[in-house]
Amino acid sequence: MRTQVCIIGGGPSGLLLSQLLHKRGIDSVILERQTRDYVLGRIRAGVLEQGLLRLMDEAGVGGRMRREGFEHAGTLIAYGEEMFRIDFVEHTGTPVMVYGQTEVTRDLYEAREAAGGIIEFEVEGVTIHDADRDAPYVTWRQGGAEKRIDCDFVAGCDGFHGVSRRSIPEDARREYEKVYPFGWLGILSETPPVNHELIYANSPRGFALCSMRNENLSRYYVQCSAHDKVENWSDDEFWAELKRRIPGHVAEGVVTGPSIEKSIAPLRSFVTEPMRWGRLFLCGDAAHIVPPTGAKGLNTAASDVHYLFSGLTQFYELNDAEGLDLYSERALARIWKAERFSWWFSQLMHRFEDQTEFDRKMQIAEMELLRSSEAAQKAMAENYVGLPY
Ligand code: RFL
Ligand code: PHB
Repeated sequence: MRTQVCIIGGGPSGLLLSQLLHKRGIDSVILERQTRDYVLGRIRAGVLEQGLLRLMDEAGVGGRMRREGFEHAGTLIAYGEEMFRIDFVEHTGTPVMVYGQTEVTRDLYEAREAAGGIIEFEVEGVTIHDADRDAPYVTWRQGGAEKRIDCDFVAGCDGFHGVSRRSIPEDARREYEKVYPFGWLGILSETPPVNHELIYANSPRGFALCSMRNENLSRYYVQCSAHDKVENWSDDEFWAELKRRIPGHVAEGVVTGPSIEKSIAPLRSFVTEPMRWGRLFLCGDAAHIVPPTGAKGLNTAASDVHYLFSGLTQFYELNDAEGLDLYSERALARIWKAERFSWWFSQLMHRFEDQTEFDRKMQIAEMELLRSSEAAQKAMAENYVGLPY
């Protein structure tokens, strides 16, 4: 088998890149370790920036998102019984879109299938060969058979635990990491959301987030111990804890119901540099992770896809490698700013076990600044809706 771009990972990054390339007549093949249903069963991001919306439109898959997604013009920040709103549209002229990653991924799968795109599922033992030479190839096992594909480029879109980043020799990359001493316990429930905009809450018992997917599908999170287990939390215990962490008048309005999904996500900040090694390009979670507080994970994956897609089209259409040569630098410049924002917002909103009285006072002062300063709100809004690319 031969293709122009071999894409490892059929998550949102890999699918979006493949569909964008297809629109420009560039051929790709996706190798995905899991089944389609498994990928679609992962409940993840919910907030999309304008940059991702534009890419979805350009890929020809923005229709359902534009019809069924919800524009949010602002967000609420609660601390203790206090609550204030940051208006994104007033400060930046731009809203965000609430439309689940599951739906983004479903729309992309359907478009790839309709266009006859090749996605190999349940691949095992993916190995990248000769990425530092002119003729790379990728091998894998599938249904007991050994397979091989030759290509011009490899796009490593295989997430944090994928094989692509580890294929770059250790002495050719540098990793930066911060692991937070807690996780997020999240539930999805078929109940109306407590509010029409998201509520991020800092309470003495820890962080909580009230989010949603649609009018009858709510997504809630509470900060939990990094060692906690989903089995330790009944639905009733979850709802009771959520209500203790949000202002009383909001808690009164929470409609509870059985959870249809419950999971714990660890919190991590991580970046690997550079994001390119020869003909291998890392994209999305394969290269960087943010804590979910800033809702930036999927959105940073999208900006990587944008830079890589424009580098590949420049290469194939103009025979010019400049965009590919600048890929890592351009992508990382935006990534580090999203890392900073996600780290800052996480520091502001969570309870840290080792927090001193002084640290707590700093957190309160920072929160007061954000509540009262137009400039601070504008900076938050600019970052939340997404820096330009
Ligand atoms: P993914 O989604 O992890 O997809 C990678 C794919 O690669 C496959 N794979 C392999 N395939 C072949 N061979 C191998 N060796 C492979 N190893 C792995 C995997 O099966 C998978 O299908 O990475 P991608 O495409 O870069 O997308 C990144 C996003 O999924 C991620 O950044 C976001 O979900 C993060 N995130 C959020 N991002 C936002 O922008 N807004 C949000 O509101 C938001 N909320 C969240 C989040 C992530 C969360 N969790 C669970 C970590 C909320 C949560 C709770
Ligand atoms: C979500 O709805 O899953 C969500 C929303 C905002 C975040 C993180 C997750 O910051």
